[in-house]
Amino acid sequence: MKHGQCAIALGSNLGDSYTILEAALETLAATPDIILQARSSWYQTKAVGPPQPDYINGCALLHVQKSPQQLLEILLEIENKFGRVRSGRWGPRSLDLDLLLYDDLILDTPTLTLPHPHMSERAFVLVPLAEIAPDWVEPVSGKAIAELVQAVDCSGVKKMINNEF
Ligand code: PH2
Ligand code: MG
Ligand code: MG
Repeated sequence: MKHGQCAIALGSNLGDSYTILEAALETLAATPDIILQARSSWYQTKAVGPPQPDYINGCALLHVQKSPQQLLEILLEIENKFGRVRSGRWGPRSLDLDLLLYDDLILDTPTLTLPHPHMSERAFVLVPLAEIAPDWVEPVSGKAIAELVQAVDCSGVKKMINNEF
């Protein structure tokens, strides 16, 4: 069976974000053929894009016995389970689960692009990811996450201390 090492990004800025994100990780960890290997701290982050409330963001590493497409479908199911209502591109959301990296795969299909096309420019992705996978080389740039995070402005990304939003 196909298997691989994956990195995902989690985000929420609608509803009880902290509880939703924790429950999403629990759901993933309880999914057959998915092992939750590592999780980052949560970060309070300034929204990128249209004006909207701050996000809570974090990242996780998974070992999966699923194809990238199968994993994507599971992530979408979990988003729906937690009441994701799509309010337009880059709008507020109760749960966003993005597949960032799957091994060193480079893929461009109508439903899935790997690595995630915006990951290298987003501090809200790179800061938590650098916590758990600093040496993972993003295959398009050929640069490690620890190197990519140094190239972005991290001023809008604050580690959460008491899990308050
Ligand atoms: N997600 C977006 C758009 N803007 N900003 C922050 N800080 N965090 C996000 O997760 C985020 C965003 C679209 O997915
Ligand atoms: Mg996203
Ligand atoms: Mg998404």
